[in-house]
Amino acid sequence: MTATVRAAVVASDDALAGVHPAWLPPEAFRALGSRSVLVLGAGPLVDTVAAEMAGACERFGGSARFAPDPDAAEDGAAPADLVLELTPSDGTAGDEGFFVERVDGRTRVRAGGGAGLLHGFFHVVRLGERAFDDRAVGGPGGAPQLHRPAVARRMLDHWDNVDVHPVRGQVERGYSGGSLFWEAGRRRRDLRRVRDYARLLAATGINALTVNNVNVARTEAHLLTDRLDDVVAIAAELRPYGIRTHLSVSFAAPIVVGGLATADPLDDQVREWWHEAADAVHAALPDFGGFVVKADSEGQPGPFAYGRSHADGANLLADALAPHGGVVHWRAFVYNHRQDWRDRTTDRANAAYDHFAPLDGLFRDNVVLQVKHGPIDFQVREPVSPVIAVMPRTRLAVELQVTQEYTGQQQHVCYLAPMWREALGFRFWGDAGPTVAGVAAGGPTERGGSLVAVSNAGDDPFWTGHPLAQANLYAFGRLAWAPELDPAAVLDEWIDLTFPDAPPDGPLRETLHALMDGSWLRYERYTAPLGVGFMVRPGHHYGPDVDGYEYTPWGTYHFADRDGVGVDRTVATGTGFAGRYPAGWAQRYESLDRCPDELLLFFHHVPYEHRLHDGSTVVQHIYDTHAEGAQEVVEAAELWERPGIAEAVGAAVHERVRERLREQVRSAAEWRDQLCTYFYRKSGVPDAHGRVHP
Ligand code: GCV
Repeated sequence: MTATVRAAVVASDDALAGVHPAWLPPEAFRALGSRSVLVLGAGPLVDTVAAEMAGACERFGGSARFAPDPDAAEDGAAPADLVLELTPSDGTAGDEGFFVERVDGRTRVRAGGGAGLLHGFFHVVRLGERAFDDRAVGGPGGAPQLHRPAVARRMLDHWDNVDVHPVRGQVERGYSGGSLFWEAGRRRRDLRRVRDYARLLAATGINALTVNNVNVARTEAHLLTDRLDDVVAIAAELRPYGIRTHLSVSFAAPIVVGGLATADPLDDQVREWWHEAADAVHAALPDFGGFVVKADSEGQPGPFAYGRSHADGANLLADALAPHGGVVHWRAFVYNHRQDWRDRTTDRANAAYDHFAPLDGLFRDNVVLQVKHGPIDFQVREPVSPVIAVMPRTRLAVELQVTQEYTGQQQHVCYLAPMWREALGFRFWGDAGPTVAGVAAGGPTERGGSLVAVSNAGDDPFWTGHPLAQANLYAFGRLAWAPELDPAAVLDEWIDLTFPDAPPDGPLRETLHALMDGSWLRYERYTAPLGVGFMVRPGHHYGPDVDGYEYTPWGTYHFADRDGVGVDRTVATGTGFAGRYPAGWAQRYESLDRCPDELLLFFHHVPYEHRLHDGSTVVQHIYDTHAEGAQEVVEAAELWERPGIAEAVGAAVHERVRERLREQVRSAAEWRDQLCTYFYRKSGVPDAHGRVHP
């Protein structure tokens, strides 16, 4: 029996017209689409797999058959090369996992649920021809190989505004054009790109998405109530690819949209209001994921206004969602953005720890405390936030930033997977303890949390502005699924999928690795040194301005003076932040000798001629790394002009990357010159190689 494909779930060619297909070009499906495939099972996500296979086989001449179960599959039909099968599960693979094996020259993917089958399908897409190679598929001795995600919820937050905000624009910290969801105060009428986006995300393993900015203004507050239809419409495009919709809400919603006089979390009317709001959302969207909340942070309302704690605030919303299985992602990014820069005892790095550590154990089970991976704000180098280590009785989400707010704003090549890999693999308690990803997964508490990232995608034809920034979005999904993956191997996956027509013996792979593998460290070399952070232009955060934030209330200082630079965060003489880590790391960060060089200025204020572990002085290190970093960018830009690259990536990608590399060369030189001159003028120490303008 050959079933018709039940829903047109696959991205249409029309929707993709003029839009780069990212890591799912039609060619990526050739290996599967040119074979005989059997899809067994029923349910909406099985339909998605079936539709994908039907499309691929139609394009590449294979044959796809579908049946609800093995008994209904056509008797006497030729055995399929690939079987994708929903089978009763013993639970080993969980809801989203799958087994893959080679049996009698055939590839078989088995999953207990539709989401698992979808992930298994994209797994074999990634493998391409290797999906049909006995050596590449299956575990040792041909045993079925189990794949399951490390972390249950792998979520993208969109900082998209419904209205174009006078300062924040349509997408806050967005460098990829407009929003995929919203346009000048309205939901986009044509949501086909949202479906395509969901498909791209599902192929990486992402399974949740927040459709609006955590800074919730008046218009956006209404998405919870009278503009809920807009959210429902977007969710309908995400659902066929297994992505659950979440919503950022204003803590003051009972006032802003509910007309109440208060949003006090202990007020009965307020509680009732949230219950009714959550009931209405779930009635319209039974698979609604939950709320994301930024409270008492950078001007957003929160429980402090009523003398209540963040546990009171988060639990209020959690109780409203609990009957429906929804969760609250409550952000720990809470600090005083009106601090007095003259006061050197107040430290923004301490803020989240000091607010939240005392609340461990007080949150409801459906609260997930969402913590930025570093204690400050997505700088090119930060230590891992100690909040992640101090909340054993709280579900945690670790938040990363795919959008490159502080890492070149998608003008610069900055492949972030190596940074994330390092953060997710960090161990607070020595080799035997869990990694950061392990803590997010549930760690010792067995209470599953999330990995979350701020998306870098928009309505730009390349999705991410800089075409190579697509690799960051891809890599976030893959690392959220399997945090131990090697960033270079993830980049290979992305290259294979994105440029399937590139000649295997051509220069593309090597060139992309040369450009991208080390690009995070290269970016670090020509920007803020040794973990000190910021030094960006205030407001938009692009380009150098060493003192731009130095005398402001934002809490992001470097304290450079004529004698030295860096923030003393030691317990002995500084702000005490180093002491907020578990003992081993606390001692290491506290010690001037043992602190890792790359974080030296995050933890210590040192003289310019302080010697690093390699024997160089701090100021000479700044001169050298800035000269090297900017020169490496020039060389990277030259690599892009190698013969064969334009042909391998296509003219449009080549031209866009070329244009961005030119800007990166200009910007890196600007960073080098401003930083080196600044530190020469402050310190009076000449560059040993005579390169610095006075
Ligand atoms: C959404 C930083 C960014 C803000 C962002 C904030 C946050 O401060 O500059 O644009 O606001 O982080 O994470 O809430």
